[in-house]
Amino acid sequence: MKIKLLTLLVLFGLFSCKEKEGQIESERKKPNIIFIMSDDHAYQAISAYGHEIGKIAPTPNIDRIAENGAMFKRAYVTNSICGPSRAVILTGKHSHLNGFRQNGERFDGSQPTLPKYLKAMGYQTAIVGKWHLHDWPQGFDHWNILQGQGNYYNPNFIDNGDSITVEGYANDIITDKALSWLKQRNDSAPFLMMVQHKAPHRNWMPALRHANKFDSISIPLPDTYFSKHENQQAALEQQQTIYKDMYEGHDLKLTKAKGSLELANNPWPSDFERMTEQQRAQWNDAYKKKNDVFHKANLDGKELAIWKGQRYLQDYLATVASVDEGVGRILDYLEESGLDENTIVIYTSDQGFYLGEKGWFDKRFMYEESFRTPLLIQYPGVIEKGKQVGAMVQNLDFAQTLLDFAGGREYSSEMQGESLVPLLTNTMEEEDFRDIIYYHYYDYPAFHMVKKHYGVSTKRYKLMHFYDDIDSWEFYDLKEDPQELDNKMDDEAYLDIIDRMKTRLDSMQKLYKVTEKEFEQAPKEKVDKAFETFEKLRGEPMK
Ligand code: SGN
Ligand code: CA
Repeated sequence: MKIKLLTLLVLFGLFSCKEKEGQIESERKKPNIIFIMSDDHAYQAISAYGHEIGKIAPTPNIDRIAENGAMFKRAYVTNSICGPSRAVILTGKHSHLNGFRQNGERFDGSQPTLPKYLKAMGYQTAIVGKWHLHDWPQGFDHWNILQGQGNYYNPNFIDNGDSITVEGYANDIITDKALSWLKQRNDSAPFLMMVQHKAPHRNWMPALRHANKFDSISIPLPDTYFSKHENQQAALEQQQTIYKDMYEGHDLKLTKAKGSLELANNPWPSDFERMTEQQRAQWNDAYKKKNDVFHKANLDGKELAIWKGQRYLQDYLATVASVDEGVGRILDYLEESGLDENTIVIYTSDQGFYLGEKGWFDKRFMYEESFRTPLLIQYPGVIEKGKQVGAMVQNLDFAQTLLDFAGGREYSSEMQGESLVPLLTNTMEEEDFRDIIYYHYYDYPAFHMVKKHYGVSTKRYKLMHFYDDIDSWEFYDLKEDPQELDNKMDDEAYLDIIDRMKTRLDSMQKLYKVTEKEFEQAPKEKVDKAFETFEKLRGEPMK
């Protein structure tokens, strides 16, 4: 690691400017940290990333973080699913070491975590919003979390132990709670505040003020929308195809027939039933007309599949709008109060998401859209404005990075990531950062039936092995085939590089201490039962 003169200057700059404010030395080095994480927010839907969808549905406030600081173009997760991603972020360790491999497990809260270390360093720590780790948060002075997955309307919160239903829209409530904690905290100590949104998670229910936001826009679907998944067995066997697997009522908000207000297939009615009468009436006003237009059009085949993709994207992007507004309110408060100067603000998601690529919604796969996650970070005076980072970083690195910025690098000795501080402060060349990353997904059988798999990826090549009740390898040359449609596993031209990637995969598994236990197969009865359950939930597709 090359430490350049610039770091010293940056640190000296911080030092001397704070001295003018008369603060004691130990405090002036400690920045506040606001970690904002949404749930399932695809980088394609953040305008700073320059994707076509981001242009149609801009996110001006999230983009402010990229303008004020840095945007990571290649940020990845280690395991593309909610609970596991959160556990990696808290611990700086891969799923097999922090013990939380798949959703529904219980996080062992007694282990060391980022908030515990920061607390030991004198930080006040708080978390509001989605937690989803099935145990009460530890290491936080204040916590006010969504119960389970959380609901968009009138969600239940667990407020330091008490369950309370709060009337309103989840993202707005979470932002209100974050701001009220910020305003009443003890301002003599630095703080870590984690703000974790519900949106844009399934079932994509927009705030009432956004329910018609994208109605008049025909959002383009990716050219891989009708993929055939040739030579990709796991992709063939998933259940997350928009036009096959979405529930017409619950997901697409379709009614049973023209003129009706009754929702079509809606296996979890509580998302709608928990709305107040007034909310439901406004909701019906917003959706009835567009649903009636749909029924009148009497679509089928490809046209119906395209319609479904567009309704999905309209709703998804409308839920993103409220996240963006929430980010704006927090940034405004920081600027108005002057807190912005010594506060690191991070925006990320627990993983990426499919916006119709390969025909899909959801995540889980090691293909780029779900493997990648957005990552933007501002720290005025330390990270230069408008910086773009191309190095391959992971959510595994977040805890170490924040400890490093807070002056607690010694706490990260057991962690498995790398601090991003040298990349962010221009004291390391990107080529000197890691050139390969490891991925491992375990959540099978589960929603969407994506097979267990692991793999490694460099900027150019990706090798994956799908296992459990299949045994299937895939290899992609991302430069030639960025959409990962052409599995080159059996292509002679790639034999050498595949061999080398296999060797690197072995050494990564040794390095990260992956054990035999990580390759266990799920009992067949459990898999059969899951198929049955999902078939029942799916019901008869609407014609
Ligand atoms: C819910 C969703 C699934 C989703 C999982 C995991 N169904 O079960 O589509 O994959 O969460 O998401 S829902 O219709 O009930 O929302 S995660 O973000 O928590 O990992
Ligand atoms: Ca998620």
